[in-house]
Amino acid sequence: MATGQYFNLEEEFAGLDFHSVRLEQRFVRTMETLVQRPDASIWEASENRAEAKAIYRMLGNEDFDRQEIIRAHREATIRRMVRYGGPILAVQDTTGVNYNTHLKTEGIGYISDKTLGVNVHSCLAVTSDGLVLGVLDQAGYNREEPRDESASHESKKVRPIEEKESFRWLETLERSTADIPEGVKVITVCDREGDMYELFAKAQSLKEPILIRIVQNRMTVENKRILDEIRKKRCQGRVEVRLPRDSRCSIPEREAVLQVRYATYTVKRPHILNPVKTLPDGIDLQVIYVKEEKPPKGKEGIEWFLATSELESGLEEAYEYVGYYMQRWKIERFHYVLKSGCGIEKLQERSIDKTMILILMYSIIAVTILNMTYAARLTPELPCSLVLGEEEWKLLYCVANKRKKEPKKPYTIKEAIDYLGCVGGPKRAPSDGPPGVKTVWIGLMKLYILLAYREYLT
Ligand SMILES: [Mn+2]
Repeated sequence: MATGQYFNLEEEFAGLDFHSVRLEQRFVRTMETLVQRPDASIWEASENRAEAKAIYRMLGNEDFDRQEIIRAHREATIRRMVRYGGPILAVQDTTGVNYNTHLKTEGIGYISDKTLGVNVHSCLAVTSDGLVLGVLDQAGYNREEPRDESASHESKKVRPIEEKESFRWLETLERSTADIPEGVKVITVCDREGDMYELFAKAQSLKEPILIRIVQNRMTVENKRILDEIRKKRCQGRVEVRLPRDSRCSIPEREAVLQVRYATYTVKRPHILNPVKTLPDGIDLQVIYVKEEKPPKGKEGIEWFLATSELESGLEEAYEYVGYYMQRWKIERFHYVLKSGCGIEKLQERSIDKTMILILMYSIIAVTILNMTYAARLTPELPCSLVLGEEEWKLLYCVANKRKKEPKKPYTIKEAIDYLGCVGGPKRAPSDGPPGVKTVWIGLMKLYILLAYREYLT
């Protein structure tokens, strides 16, 4: 079965090594089972009791190693990155996965002061034009004890970063960019949570390009405030972008004109970090400041300060980086598919370690669904046989068009995603635009159910 452009689960895990061929085969078969019913529990998704038991035996096997799954998937992802050729965005972000009723889960901790669960920090490889290629890194973090709100603000701040939760951004930067072949440019992209002097320093020492949204009004070596300074500059150019729907502020999807300003500053090491001898005194940051020209009535609109280590040639490059930052949104879609599509908060494993393995497996499934959805927009003319198996695209055509006669040749990816949209979503008009990721996964699930029972129907 082919799922997702360049995704074929057998090929994807051809390099997997659990020191047991049977275990490796079981893993690939399990992925094929789960991809067909990502929303269902293992019991529901399995074909029969025997398969469900075999999957649970696999999960309990000592050689079934999460690190090996991520290594094999990462290797396949890097192959896709090399094939793509252009800049790759390594987008990091965290999502809190709530297991508040799972008091007895081994290794469970707190994701906020009172909520049980695990924080899942992921790094996705996304092409600069928005195709999701895979998971480069994933790790779980939580606190053994609820957050101690009584500790003073100052005492929290002076701890070296290794003890703070923010260390995960640095670790992920190091792991996600390790051993990338020469010639593949990878830019690490983070939202405001990545605005840490330690992270800038780490990227500098590893010579890894970054693109981080900054919010702290840091001091420059000239004792000026960095955000205040760049706000004073004259507008240097304008760029038009398509902003996704903002459900929090109830603003629909919109075209926006952003004013662009950029400048280079050397920011000083914050006083609080002076005891950390390994950190440089100052770091050069290129800051791109974008501000929405005419925000929707009564709304604040976009105002971003994006710090990068890369800007060399000026305005055109600044526009490019604004476009790269827009792709950060793909990781939000990824979290949405993981929670709403794959239902990872419904997992019932007895330990957090096993839960993290399943979250990783569903993450790879989520990536294949995202990959397929965006491939239809970026490479609409490619044949659908890249994303669907022969049986799948033939049946999909018949169901979507209400016809009995199967097509002989594969149609395009764009048509395939439109057909999945017909099957998966409410009545759609062409003016609705391309189907979203949710319609696609529901369309796929219906298609797989039809395929599973097909031989009994005629
Ligand atoms: Mn975030």
